[in-house]
Amino acid sequence: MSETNPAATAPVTADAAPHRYTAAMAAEIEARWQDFWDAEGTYAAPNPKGDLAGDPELVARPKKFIMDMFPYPSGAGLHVGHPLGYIATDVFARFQRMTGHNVLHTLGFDAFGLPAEQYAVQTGTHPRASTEANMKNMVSQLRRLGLGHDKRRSFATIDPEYYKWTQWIFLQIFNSWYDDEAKRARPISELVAQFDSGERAVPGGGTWSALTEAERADLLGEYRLAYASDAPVNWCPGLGTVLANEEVTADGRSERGNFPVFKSKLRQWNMRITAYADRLLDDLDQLDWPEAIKLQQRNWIGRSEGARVDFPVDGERITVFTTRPDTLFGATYMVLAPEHPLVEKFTPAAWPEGTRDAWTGGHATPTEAVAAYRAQAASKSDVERQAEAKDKTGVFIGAYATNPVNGEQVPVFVADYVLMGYGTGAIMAVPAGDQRDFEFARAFELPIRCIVEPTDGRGTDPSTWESAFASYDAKIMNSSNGEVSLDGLGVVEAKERITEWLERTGAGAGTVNFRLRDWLFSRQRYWGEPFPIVYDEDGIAHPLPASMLPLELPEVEDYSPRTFDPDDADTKPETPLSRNEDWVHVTLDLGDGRGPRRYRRETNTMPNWAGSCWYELRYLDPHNSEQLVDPEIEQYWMGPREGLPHGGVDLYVGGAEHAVLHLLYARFWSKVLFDLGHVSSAEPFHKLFNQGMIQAYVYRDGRGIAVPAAEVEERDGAYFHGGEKVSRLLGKMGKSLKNAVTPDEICAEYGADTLRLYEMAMGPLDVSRPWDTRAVVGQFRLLQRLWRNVVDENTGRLSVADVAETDVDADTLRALHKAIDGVRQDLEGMRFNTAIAKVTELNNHLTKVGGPVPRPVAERLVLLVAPLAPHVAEELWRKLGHTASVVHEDFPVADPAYVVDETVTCVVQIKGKVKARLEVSPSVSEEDLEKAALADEKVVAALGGAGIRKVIVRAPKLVNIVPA
Ligand code: ANZ
Repeated sequence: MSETNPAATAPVTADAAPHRYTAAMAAEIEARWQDFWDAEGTYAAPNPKGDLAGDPELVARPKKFIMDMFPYPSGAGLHVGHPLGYIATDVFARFQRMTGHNVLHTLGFDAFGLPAEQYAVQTGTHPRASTEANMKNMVSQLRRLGLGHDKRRSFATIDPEYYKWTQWIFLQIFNSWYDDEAKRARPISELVAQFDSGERAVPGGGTWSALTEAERADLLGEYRLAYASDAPVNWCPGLGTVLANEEVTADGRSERGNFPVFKSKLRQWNMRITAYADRLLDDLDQLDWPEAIKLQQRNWIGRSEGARVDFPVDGERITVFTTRPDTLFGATYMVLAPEHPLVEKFTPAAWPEGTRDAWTGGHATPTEAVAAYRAQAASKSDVERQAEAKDKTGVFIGAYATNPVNGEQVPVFVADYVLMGYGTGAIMAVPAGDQRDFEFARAFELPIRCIVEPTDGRGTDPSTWESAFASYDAKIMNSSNGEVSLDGLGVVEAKERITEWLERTGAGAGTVNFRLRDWLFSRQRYWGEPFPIVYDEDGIAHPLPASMLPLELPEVEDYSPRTFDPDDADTKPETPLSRNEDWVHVTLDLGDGRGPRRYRRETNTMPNWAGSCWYELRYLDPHNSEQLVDPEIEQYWMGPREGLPHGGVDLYVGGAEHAVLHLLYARFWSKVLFDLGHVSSAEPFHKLFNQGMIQAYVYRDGRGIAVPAAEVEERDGAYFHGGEKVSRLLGKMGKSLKNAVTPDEICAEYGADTLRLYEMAMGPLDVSRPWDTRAVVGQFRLLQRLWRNVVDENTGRLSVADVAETDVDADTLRALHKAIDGVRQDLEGMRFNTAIAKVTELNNHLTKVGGPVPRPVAERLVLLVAPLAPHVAEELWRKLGHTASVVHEDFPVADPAYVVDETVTCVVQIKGKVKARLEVSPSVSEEDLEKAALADEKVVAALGGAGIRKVIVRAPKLVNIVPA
């Protein structure tokens, strides 16, 4: 598949031009300019103060902070798909520099993560050693591409100087609570002060000072934004770790490894992201993000408006969450999630009189029935439990609740289609309106009451229905008591009216529920940030003082968490850090007045999302040892400004696969830091752009096994590998599919400028595109022509004509200014492919005109190319006699006089006779042309008020009018 390119690789023969642009020349030019840029610090973006302060003239410019989603330093290195986004941001950043901006563009590494740990488990190599070797390799691969990064600002999340601040942020989150009234996070000390002064009542009565230390810790744990809890978590014995909801697939298995995941009660750290649900949702409106990503975040947060309703049971009550309180009159039974804490309390010893056989599951007592059902439900994932098509299972718990709206006694069931983790873990079941309830009611012989008038002609007798009737455009019926009537109302009004009634009578209240859950923040791994938390002898968690950060990872013998039989739900995690006794058990003086004491360290580590939750901030002030980021510097690069009320990075480019996890977590941390006054930006990323994927053909043999793409030959539209016919399909690029092409190969064959051009020319940036090595040469030829338009290939000397712009022919000036105008707009709009097309057009025009290119044209051509192919542009700029780098030159501006469209003459006929001529744009629309023709004076005169039967328009050249 790889076609060698004679122009690029053939040795220079006697008759070949000695100064032609070849791969060898590109390699020499590129290496030389890369060294120059490094030595000169060409891409250093100055801060207004601090150790990176610099050129006040640059600092005074408008700024642009441009960022890529930073890479994980994988051992496989980069293939040509990886740098697509990096090249795009580099082109954009270079354009911004040339249009008067102080541009911050750099790249670090997201370097904690599982692959290095697994590699360590297999080989015994310390994860740090393999990770650093991988980073070194990637740094050199990336350097070869000529990316204009401010290298002074790069770091890896595994640097103790970096994770010191990740730990510091954890402490800020731990030491704060969310004030629902003020709608922001506040220091926990302010909550303590409220409890202490009595301004806020201590739950359960009593005073703060009367609480024991453990009671205080428990109480504050209910408020802290980072808190430990025994909540049920996703435990994956096969991996030996717990997982976040986001890491569990729709089939309830681990995203990585595809092992079963069980709900298990474990003490784990959580982040109270749910406190921010409203703000995370509302602030999306302000962001310049793809709609699809915003929608995914909205769905993930999942805001539902409805009501809480209390159903009394023996002096207690079951509270349900419903989005349809208007259907309350149709609630004929209730369901508790099997894990619901009230199940035990309400389950009597014996079946009450009149219990139907269908409800008991064949068990002698309710206690037995419930226990058996709970055991069965525990082995299923949430998704399995919720599956639409699944048979509805459940069991009566032997108790009845009172429907508050009509006093009816309704039976209470446990059933696994109700989840503990959503709403209140209990529902009122309305079989007429909810399909799951309908199926359950049919299976358990429960009444179905029609409370919404069907609009589809099925009638109001539910015994004849095949499904529930769900519609927001129907009228409520059968829904009144002495106090309130919903009959005849539409759903929206009925919801309002019943909510009023619920609130008036104290039976319930309007409420908002979110699908979003708190973020499980503990992992049973080695290769992550240690928690800056220690436990005292009573098990109370204490934060380390900031002076003890970074808390560095200890050395351990064995990097793997203990894994178990993947199907054994009863196992418990055992973390690698717990094996280093000397590290775990310590005597510390935490500076809290308690003096030195024995403590036990937290032995979980943070999830690998932690480091990427705030890295944009550290780029700003990477060496600051006193602060996370200096506020003035943060304000300068990220602060709110006109049109960006929340501030944030100006452009963030990365893959759409990070729609929810990373972007939601980073937004959350950003908001906490904002609330606590550490940053002025309440959003991390103002504009988000998702680049497409570079795809590649995958060739498979008869057994379906991928064969090396480079060894496949094409014959008459069929593909062969070693004589055997193989199939071809477009897929991902990667080592496992044996179709990876590395940037190193392409750079060796053509140079980095050609690779950059090719990747940018492949199509619009947000669209996925197939890689085609054979097509790369096209961009190489463009650079060869560009070179030839400026340099004499035989002498290597400049070959431009030193003339004034006024002496340049009009056609060339028009071609030049149109190119300038178009390229400028395209680069600003990140349409790099069309920008390249316009450069190509201008370059071809110059080749066609022949003769030495006029200097004013050549100079601007080089400037146009500079963001896209920076090395060759630097070289030509130097040849043109300039001593400064092209990087900070002004991007050319088009002279509007040359940009206006040429016109064409349009003939207007009436009944086939020419009556008028119009000068119009060649791209005029048929509609506009018709309007212009009918408005023309001569045409109006010729028609003499006659009506029109028909107008035939052939834009841009002809309009024929047929009068009535
Ligand atoms: C009565 C009702 C009648 C409902 C009706 C729906 C239709 P969303 O929109 O996703 O928020 N529900 C509440 N908590 C649940 C839980 N823990 N597990 C399973 N289902 C639960 O869904 C809210 C609706 O889902 C609630 O409104 C409740 O059923 C159900 F015609 O209440 B509804």
